[in-house]
Amino acid sequence: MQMTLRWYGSKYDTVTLKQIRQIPGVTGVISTLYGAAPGEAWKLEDILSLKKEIEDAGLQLAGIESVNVHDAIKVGTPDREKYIENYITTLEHLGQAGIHLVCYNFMPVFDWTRTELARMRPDGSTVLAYTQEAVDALDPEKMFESIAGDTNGTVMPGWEPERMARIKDLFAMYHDVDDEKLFANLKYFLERIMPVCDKYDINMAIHPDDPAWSVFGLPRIIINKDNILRMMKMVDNPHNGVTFCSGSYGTNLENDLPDMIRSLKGRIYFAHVRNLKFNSPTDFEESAHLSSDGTFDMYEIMLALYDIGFDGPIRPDHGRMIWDEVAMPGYGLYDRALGATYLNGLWEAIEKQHKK
Ligand code: DNO
Repeated sequence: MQMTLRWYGSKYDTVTLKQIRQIPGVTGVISTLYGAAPGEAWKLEDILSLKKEIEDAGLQLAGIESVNVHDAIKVGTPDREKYIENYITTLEHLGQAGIHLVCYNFMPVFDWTRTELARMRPDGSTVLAYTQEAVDALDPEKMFESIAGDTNGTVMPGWEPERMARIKDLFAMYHDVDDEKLFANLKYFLERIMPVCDKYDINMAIHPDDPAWSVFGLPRIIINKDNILRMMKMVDNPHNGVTFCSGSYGTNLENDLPDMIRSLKGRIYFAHVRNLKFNSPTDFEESAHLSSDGTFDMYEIMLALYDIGFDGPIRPDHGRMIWDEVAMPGYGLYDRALGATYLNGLWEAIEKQHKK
């Protein structure tokens, strides 16, 4: 595996490439063109300049998170063709730039959802948290407003204010989209893009829905083993693959994470590894990566990745806000660096144990 960190680009991130380079064992970053709106075709020159900036800092651009999928494609409106064409152009340009991993999601309206961005833990750190009770009490159109005050002045991907300003229209677009329709639209999209992925050897790695259940009555399909295996089968091409995110699939305690990893052998191209601490099945917070700080056995998760021969990029996922850092919630430097170091430690131990 290759240890990486997500990086939002010099215009948007509080963390620098120089800092990332100094985290032991981190050799790459995962990034995107943050200025690009979903549905736009990316220019080759913009991709090349992002890549160059990263390489000049001594790191590798290990993959893109995300090339966002326009809502017209998810809903299946007639103008989806135009947006699929643009997506194909973007993939062509990524392929020409030598990039072979694309993370994306197929979540309607909201990307990942949290009800608090700065819940205080007993040690004084703050973390992202979710309670179903808070969601149930909230008008979906007010979702963004309810967390906007805690973004530390950053723009969180998937929660861009311009997008949130259109929230009413977005909900209206999805009014007759159910799980089956969403599956069908995902299949259509994948079938259209697989030829270009085959041509340039680009692995598409779908990110799970987070939390892994329906919120505000919207359909959500990438939530458990059955659905993800259904998706792998419905477009049975090795370039149709998965981002295994422990913190997203893990929101549903019925998901057996190591078992899911093993059943996806050969199709996991990217891993997001983090821990959650559950206070009840519908109240969880994003703890430190360490097993003892949360609910998941992180050793078992890393072991399962090792067992399936996972060799793609991995990244510590959201970190706590510690040591007075002010950064995008979940994406500060310090706790993610601790996470990377911890995951590297687990991996080294597993590797040595197996090589004995
Ligand atoms: C949250 C992220 C997600 C992820 C997208 C992928 O922090 O893991 O926003 O990047 O869902 O498209």
